[in-house]
Amino acid sequence: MPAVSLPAPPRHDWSRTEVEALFALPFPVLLQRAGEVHRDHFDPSEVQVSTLLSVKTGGCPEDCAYCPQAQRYHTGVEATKLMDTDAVVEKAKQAKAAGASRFCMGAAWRSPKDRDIPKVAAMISEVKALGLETCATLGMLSGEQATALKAAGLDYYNHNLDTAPEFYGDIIQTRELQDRLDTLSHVRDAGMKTCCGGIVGMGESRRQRAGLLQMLANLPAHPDSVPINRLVQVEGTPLHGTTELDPFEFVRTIAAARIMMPKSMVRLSAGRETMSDELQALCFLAGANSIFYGEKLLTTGNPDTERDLALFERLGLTPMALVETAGTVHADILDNSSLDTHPPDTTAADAGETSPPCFQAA
Ligand code: SAM
Ligand code: DTB
Ligand code: SF4
Repeated sequence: MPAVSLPAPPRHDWSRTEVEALFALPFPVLLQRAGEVHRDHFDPSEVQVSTLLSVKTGGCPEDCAYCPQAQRYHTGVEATKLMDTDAVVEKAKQAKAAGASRFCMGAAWRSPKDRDIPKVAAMISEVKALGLETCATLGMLSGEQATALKAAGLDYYNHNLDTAPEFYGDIIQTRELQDRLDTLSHVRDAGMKTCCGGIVGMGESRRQRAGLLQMLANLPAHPDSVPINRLVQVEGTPLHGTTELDPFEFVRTIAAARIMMPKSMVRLSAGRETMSDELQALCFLAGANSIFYGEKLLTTGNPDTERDLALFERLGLTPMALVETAGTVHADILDNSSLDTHPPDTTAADAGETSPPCFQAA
C-alpha cells in the first residue's frame, strides 16, 4: 500500500517566534503554504456568506478605541433600542433571499441584561426557523445566558479577542482580556460554535499581529470562524487617523491564520469596502473562505451586493451551501471540536442543494 499523507492535525501550542517566522516567509512561499492547507481542508472555490444586522445600535458604555458605537466618542451614531422581533425576521428573510447562509445579530452592549435574553431568544428561534444558521454578538455572557441562547437555537457566538495581550490595554480599558476568554468558555461549554478573531491595522506591530493569532490558535478549541477585521477608521474614534496597514501585511495575516487554524472558516471581515477586488482575490488565495455579505456591517459600509456577486463571478467562487437535515441546518463545514483530519465528504451536491438563484452564474 502506498503511504497516504494526511494533513497535520491542528496545533494548540504555537510559540510567538514560530508565528513570526510564518509572517516573515517570502510572500509567494507563505501564500503557497496557506493555499495547500486551504485545499487540504476545503474546496477553495467555496466561500461562506454571512449577513450582519445591528439589532441594538450605539450608546455602548465600553471604551473600545476602534468602535463607532461607544457612547463616549462623538461619531454621529445614534443610539437605538433593541429592534422588534418582526423587523429582525424581515431583515433575515431578505438576507436569505439574497443568498446568505448565516445571519448574525449584533448588539452594542457590554453584556446583555438578563431581561434582554427572552427577546433575543425569540429573534434567534424565528431566524433559525427560516432555515438560516444563527449567530449573535452581544458582548460578555454568563454561563446561564449562553445556555439560554443555545436552547433558543443559537449556532454561533461571536466574541473577539481583538488584539495581542500586550497591546490590548492600549485599545480597551473597560474590560479585561480574561473577561473575553471567560465568555468564550461559557459559549463552548453551552455547546455553541465560536466565532472569534480580531482587528488589524490599529497601529499594532507585526509581533502583535502574530500575538493575536497565537492566542486564537492556542485556545482550547480553534474558533469555528475566525473573523479578521481590517480597522474601519471612523471619525470621532481615537483610532481615526491611524497609519494604514500595508495591504500585503493584511494578506500575510490571513495566510498565517489559515495555516494555524486549518479547519476554521477564516473570514475576510470588516474593511472590505475600501479593498480592491485584486486585494480581496489575494485574500481568497491566502485561504480566506468567508465574508460578510450585504451593504452594511453594523454601522459602517460593506461592498454592494452587486459588486460582490460580480467578484464571485469573475473569480469563479460560489457560496458555501447549507445542508438541511430534519430540524437542523448547518453549513457544509467541519466541526472544529472533532479530531477528524479529513476534508468533509458530504458535498452540497450530495445533499441536493443548489446555490441560491442570486448567486448562480448567468
Ligand atoms: N458589543 C459586542 C462586543 O464588543 O463584543 C458586539 C459587537 S462589536 C461591534 C463586535 C466586533 O466588531 C468587535 O469585537 C470588533 O472586533 C469589531 N469592530 C468594531 N468596530 C470595528 C471597526 N471600526 N473596524 C473593524 N472592526 C470593528
Ligand atoms: C466581527 O468580527 N466583525 C463584525 C462582526 N464581528 C460583528 C463587526 C464589524 C463592525 C465594523 C464596524 C461597524 O460597522 O460598526
Ligand atoms: Fe461596545 Fe462592542 Fe463597540 Fe466595544 S466593540 S464599544 S463593547 S459595541
